[in-house]
Amino acid sequence: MSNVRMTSIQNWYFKTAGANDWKLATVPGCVHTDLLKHEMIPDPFVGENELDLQWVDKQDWEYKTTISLSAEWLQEERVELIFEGLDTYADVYVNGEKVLQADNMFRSWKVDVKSYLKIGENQLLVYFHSPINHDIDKPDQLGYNLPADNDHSEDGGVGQQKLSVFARKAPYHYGWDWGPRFVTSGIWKGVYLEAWSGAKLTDFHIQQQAVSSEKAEINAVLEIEATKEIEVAIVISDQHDLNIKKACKLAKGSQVIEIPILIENPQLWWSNGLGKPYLYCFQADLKLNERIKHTSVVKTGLRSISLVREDDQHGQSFYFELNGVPIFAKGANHIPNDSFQTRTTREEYEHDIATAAASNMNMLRVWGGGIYEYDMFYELCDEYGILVWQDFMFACSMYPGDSSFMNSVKKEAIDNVKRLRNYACIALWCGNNEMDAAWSQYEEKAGWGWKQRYNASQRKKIWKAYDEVFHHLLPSIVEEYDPNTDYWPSSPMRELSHDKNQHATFDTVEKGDIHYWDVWHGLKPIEAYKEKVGRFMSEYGFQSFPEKKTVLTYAKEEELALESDVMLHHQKNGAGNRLIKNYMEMYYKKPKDFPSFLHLSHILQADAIRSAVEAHRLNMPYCMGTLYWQLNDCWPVASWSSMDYYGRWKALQYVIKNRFKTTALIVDQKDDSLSVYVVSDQLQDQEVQLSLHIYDLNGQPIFQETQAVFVRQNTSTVIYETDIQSLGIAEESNNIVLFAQLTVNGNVIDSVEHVMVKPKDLVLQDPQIQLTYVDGGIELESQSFAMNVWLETDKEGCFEDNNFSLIPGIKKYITYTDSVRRNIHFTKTQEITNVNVSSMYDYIVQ
Ligand code: BMA
Repeated sequence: MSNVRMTSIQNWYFKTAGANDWKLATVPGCVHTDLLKHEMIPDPFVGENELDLQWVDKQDWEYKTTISLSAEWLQEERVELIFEGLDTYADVYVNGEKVLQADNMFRSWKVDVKSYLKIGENQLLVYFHSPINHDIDKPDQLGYNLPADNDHSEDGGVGQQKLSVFARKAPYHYGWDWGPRFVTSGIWKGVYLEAWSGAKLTDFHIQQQAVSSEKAEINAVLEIEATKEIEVAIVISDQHDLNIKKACKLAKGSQVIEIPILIENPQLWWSNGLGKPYLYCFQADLKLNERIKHTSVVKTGLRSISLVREDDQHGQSFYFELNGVPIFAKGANHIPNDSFQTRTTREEYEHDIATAAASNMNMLRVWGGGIYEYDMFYELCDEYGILVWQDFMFACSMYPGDSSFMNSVKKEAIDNVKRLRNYACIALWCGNNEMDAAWSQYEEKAGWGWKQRYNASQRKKIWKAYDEVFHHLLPSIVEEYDPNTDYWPSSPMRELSHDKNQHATFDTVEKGDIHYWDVWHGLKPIEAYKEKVGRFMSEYGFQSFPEKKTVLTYAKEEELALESDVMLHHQKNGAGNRLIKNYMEMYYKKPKDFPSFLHLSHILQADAIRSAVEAHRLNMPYCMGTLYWQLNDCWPVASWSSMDYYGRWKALQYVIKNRFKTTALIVDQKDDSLSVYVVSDQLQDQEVQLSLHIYDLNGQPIFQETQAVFVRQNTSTVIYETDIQSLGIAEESNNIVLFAQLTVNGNVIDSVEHVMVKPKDLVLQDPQIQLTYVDGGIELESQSFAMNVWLETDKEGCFEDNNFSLIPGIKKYITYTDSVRRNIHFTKTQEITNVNVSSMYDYIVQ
């Protein structure tokens, strides 16, 4: 018996169903990107092209290839055709015979096709049904439309028919409040042919039962498929000295074999900032007569992770404990990197995750309106120490509950839990995004006004389907297939109480997780972030435009105006542009032109989210997590992202990097009172020096004080409190800046500049910033206080810091890297020239 043979199926062609002109296709890929490659459609992201391309999802499409097989292949007992992902309604034919009918983008498919194959050329055809035509009658069959607020059905030319809820397909493909509507079809993941005889490993799970620094108790759980009774040996090894051998008698069919492993003094996996994310490489060999027949490898970190929800004096905790340590989760929500997610490269994924790590994050939430991410996403999270809050793919909608839908969801959940459970980064499985709060079953007046649209029996039916999926089906699958990881039914939610205490609102901050949108959607002033701090802030956000260079990829110079059709088209949140403008007027002087307006929107966004992040961190351990909405974009657009579609860091990304430091100084001003906090995520106590200075905006010292401070590990402490009156500076508050610095043995750990009034009330002078190129970096100095200093080059890359302030007399040295992928700590610097520097003074009308 030979080893398992495997070949990736390539050389695909595609065409509109019924036509004859086959064209070369890219697999994995999708119809839209194939059409683009052949210049059969214009760039979907430019101008308003989105609207002209809605015909693509009304067509059926065919993909075909030939597979050439030698006799050896067909001598094997099984020849399996494996699709890792088909998007979405697809019939698969081998030599003209239908072998598979797929209907769920998130599942993988495996069929034994041996009896359909022959030696030599074999025809493989995948017929994709239009997802729109396939589902168009479903609302009528159901008798009503299900809620799906982000489904841009009208843009898609199907009126009010919200079809996204019927297809197990990425919800964001149907449009979102930051995304266009491109309802794709295609072979979106790998396709393989595998041939084997006798026995094969079909799954290898490293189940971590109990992990501590003394020992890791693991269960290696192997699924093996055998074509007959057969005696084999299984050997489990790692890159160290692990070597366990077990002889097994296999029965015909599929079976599970468990092998306990004990590793003494394991090297633990730590999240970014707390230690090394050490990875073990476990290998399982299936041996027959001393020869390796099949091998499976699992690379993972050893750690214990749990969500701790315990009653306390405030309500109930909500935090993650990693290796016995309560951790403050710092991070963001992650959406798919592209409307056509198949074209995102590994380099782009790595830029994403490396950006998170370089920004001192330790957690990302894979949000439920996108995709269960590709394996490379989780591999990178494992490597960079980024924990993952993993939603199942359900968001902001209610879904049907018929048996075929339920069955499909069940299979999808099993596939994805099994695929992802080996990654060390997986911290939590969460049922859905915002559905519990939006429907609000037990509180008539709360929610998004959905349930009021239905009669009593419809309401009952819709909630029954919800209850079945999120309170029974999904938790039971997590319990069965990944019992060591916690499950949370919906984000946000207070607790699963089956009464009105279940639903999270902006006011229920004492329990559960919170999506706080009263700033932005609720139009509250930015200061409200300080008032509404919950136990775990899993969403809150503030929009900005992308930078001018990015805007010019979709708009022409003459379209650069807030209300131009193209700018409005690239703003999917109806009120968005007006909100940016209104908030800007509240806090800043008038921008002097449109490019300044674009950049001021970055500053506004960065200042807003900074307020939120600081309020969340200084309220530790009451609050133990802050994940802002949103890290990235799926196309160039005005959105809540901190990094645009091209991976360009907005000012917010730099502010996050700065404010998520492991030890951070936070100045908190409430009216007249001023408090300075040190927040430490470090696992050791520290003796530090605090120095406080107040300068006027010309750099003249007004006040100075230093003190030694003891900073306890993993907590937030007020280290200085005063009121502005007692400092004798109240009169000049529009002309001064507070500079606080923390040092250990002369090394600066953190420093912050704090102005006491709104930016629009400051009396700024031309700072005349001087920039000098030194030692591979740049040195900056200003003549008067410079706010929101912004560095730019014509190269793509990131500065060590940006959007910072300069106080006259205090020089700043900044390095730059052309790739955070290789350099998250900015240790090596690249030579740069042509750096352009500007600051707030340059953007506003004086
Ligand atoms: C949250 C998210 C998304 C949305 C964002 C901005 O509710 O879950 O659905 O894009 O707000 O509105």
